[in-house]
Amino acid sequence: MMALCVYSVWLLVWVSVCVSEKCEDEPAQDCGCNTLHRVRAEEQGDEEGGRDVKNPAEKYSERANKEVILSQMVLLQGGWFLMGTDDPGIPQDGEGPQRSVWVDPFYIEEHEVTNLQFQRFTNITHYVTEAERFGDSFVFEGLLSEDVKSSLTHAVAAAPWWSPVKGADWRHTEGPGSSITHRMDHPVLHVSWADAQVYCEWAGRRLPTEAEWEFACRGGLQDRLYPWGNKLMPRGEHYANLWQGDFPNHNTAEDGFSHTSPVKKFPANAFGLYDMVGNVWEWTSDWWSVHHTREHAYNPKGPEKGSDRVKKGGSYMCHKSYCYRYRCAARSQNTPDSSASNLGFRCAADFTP
Ligand SMILES: *[C@@H]1O[C@H](CO)[C@@H](O)[C@H](O)[C@H]1NC(C)=O
Ligand SMILES: [Ca+2]
Ligand SMILES: [Ca+2]
Repeated sequence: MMALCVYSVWLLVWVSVCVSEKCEDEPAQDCGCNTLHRVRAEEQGDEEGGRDVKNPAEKYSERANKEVILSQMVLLQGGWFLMGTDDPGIPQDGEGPQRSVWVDPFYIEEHEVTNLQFQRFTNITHYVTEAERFGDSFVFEGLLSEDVKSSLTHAVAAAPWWSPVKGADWRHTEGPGSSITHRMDHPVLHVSWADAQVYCEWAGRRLPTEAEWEFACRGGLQDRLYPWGNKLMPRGEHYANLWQGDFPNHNTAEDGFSHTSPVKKFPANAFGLYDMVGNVWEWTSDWWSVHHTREHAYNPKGPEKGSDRVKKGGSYMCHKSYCYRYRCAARSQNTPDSSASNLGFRCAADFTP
């Protein structure tokens, strides 16, 4: 059961992009969406220009007396559930084995964090995202203007449809000249794991663990592919913002959106949560590992350390042929400083009775 938590309720919309991966027909092949590592210059001492994100809670605690527009959260009861799958769509991602996992009750935001919400946050805190500090972010080439395209220097070898674009950030989602003013209710894009972390802390929240995220995705159903069941399109309806057509060349946008969609455009799952799959990938707090056992686990938080963080849910760029990752058990990863035009987040919070 769930109860709605009383938080400021705002209607928000989102935009985001998905990273797709070649998986299904060629199971050995990877999509490349997990290889979007930022080429880091030797910028170790570069603290002054950017923000000190080491102690975000302290630094951004001045939200008192400022009107914030946080998402409504849903209280989930937690309990035992089956995490992962024994019938993995993409075995090399560590989707299996299926195992019994316990999660304590927790809150989770009902939709992905929107541009409007993130703008409010930056207006109040003057937070500068990693993409802004590094000066670039990954954008799906199909979304770039000819101008921006002609200025590109290189693409990602494993996924040529991704380009690091100078000047791409959450306000300029397709690089210089693009804007989000017409999509304030779409999910925020080009936020790194660290950025997402700072936002959630500022909001008095935190990122969900992978287990919490997957529990939330499943909506109380057991051993199903999607948040609503096993059929991708019940009664012929689209239940998520995904890619229809021929990836990466032609998106028919049969679901109404070739890019991100406003949040809450597709039906909620039984927990009242929107866009758990599709629209944008969502960061979780766990480090990435593909090794899991069948052992029961209580409130698992992932490995102690790692180099990549887990993201869940797939995005508007996911098509079965390349990125069959719009399933609750599916998972992928990026380095914590990565950002892209199909990657966002939502926050969670502890339940303290
Ligand atoms: C952020 O600040 C800008 C400039 O003052 C303003 O136009 C915008 O409405 C603010 N956004 C939010 C969500 O408060
Ligand atoms: Ca779509
Ligand atoms: Ca999503």
